[in-house]
Amino acid sequence: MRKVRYILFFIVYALVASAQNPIIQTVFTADPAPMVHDGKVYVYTSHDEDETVKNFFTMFDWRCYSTADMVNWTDHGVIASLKNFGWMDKTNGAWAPHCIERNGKFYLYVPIHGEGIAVLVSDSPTGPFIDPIGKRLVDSDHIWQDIDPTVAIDDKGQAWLYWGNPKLWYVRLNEDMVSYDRSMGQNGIISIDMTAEAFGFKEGRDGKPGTTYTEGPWLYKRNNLYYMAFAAAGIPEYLAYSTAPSPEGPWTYKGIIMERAPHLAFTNHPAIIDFKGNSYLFYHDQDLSKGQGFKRSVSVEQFNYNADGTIPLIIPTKEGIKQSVANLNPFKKVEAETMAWSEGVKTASDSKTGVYVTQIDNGDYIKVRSVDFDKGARKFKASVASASAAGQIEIRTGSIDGELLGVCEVKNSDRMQKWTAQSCKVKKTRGVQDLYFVFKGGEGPLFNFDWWRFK
Ligand code: FUB
Repeated sequence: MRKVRYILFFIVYALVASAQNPIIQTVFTADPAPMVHDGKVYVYTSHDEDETVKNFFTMFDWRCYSTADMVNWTDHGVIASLKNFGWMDKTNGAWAPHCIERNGKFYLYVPIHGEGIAVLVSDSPTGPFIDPIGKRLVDSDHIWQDIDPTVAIDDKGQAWLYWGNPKLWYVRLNEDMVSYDRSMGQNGIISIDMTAEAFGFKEGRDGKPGTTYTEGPWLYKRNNLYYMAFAAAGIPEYLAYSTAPSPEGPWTYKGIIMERAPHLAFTNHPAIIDFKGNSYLFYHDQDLSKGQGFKRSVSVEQFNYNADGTIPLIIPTKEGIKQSVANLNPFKKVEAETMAWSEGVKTASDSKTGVYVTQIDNGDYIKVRSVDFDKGARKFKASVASASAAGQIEIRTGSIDGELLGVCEVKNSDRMQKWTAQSCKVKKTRGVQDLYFVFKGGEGPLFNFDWWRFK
């Protein structure tokens, strides 16, 4: 019996130790929208609050995370919220976003549940974003169905904005990306024919023939073919897709991308990108909240297209991305909120420091994958702040109880926002390693942690 318990403990330990999904553990994230820009992937997410109100989606703002290696994600915090829109007074309903770059500007398309689709613009992928038009973007008579925008720019420079639940509509965005051509369809809005050939057959709630398309469209082009991935046959939803020879269709249903599974939520939401030669499917699950459908988390899987361009059935895993596509340089300043995995900690931000790691308690840890120590490091430096008896950062490789490279003492600096640089010597380590910061100290929050580097 004892032996069985030991084996079970090691299986669970090994699974947690190799877990990479969900990709964010500090907060609940949903509705991923990745954007490849300048050697990085930026993932824009909606954000399920820790406290669900009235047993419904409780969502006030949008967040952004970036990575250069697909395994370590840097938290850029809240990049926009419902407060960005002075023309409406909704305090809940910050649903699935989409961001795209054009001519050096970043356009964030967001649905405000019950208010329709709006747009924000910024000079940087991580904001600050401002409202350029002071009103909703999509001027429709079905604003409650106007959710989940997805935007793609074709080779001729035409930008297409698709959206909708349980129907699909699109507009041709003008070059300014904040208005659209109103000469076609209904005041510019074109309604897609929802046929079984286009989106798969499903009987409607009224018993009439319908389609599997539900929501969460994701439009992109690959090898002269347009793909529309979507959440299907809700609820619970699975992920499916259709393809078309042009961004305007005609769409042909191609099948399921990800089946329903017990640890997936009653909603799902696909996004597909290619990055550094690999293909990735982003989606969300309810693993972190242990089954609460209004507290979801973004996950990602790598996959290979079939030779004919079709998408294989993708299995959601706890392991996620096995191989990083780049190593992390520890000799440059690394934001402490860059993590492959963490337990216990949270992030916060202020206008002076930006995002930092907080709520660090005894035993919490951060894992950073694929850190390239090259010929070795001798010294570790961290920017930290503490108003308590503080504690230590144990610097380890391989696992939370792996080889101890050094211990950085964090001293009281009077205030949790008074940052000091603290250093320690480390045992020389070489090559590419997974790095662990294991936090030690007494009771209660120990310190805040802003950045680190090795010398
Ligand atoms: O997150 C709120 C809504 O749930 C999204 O808009 C849908 O796609 C579904 O994920």
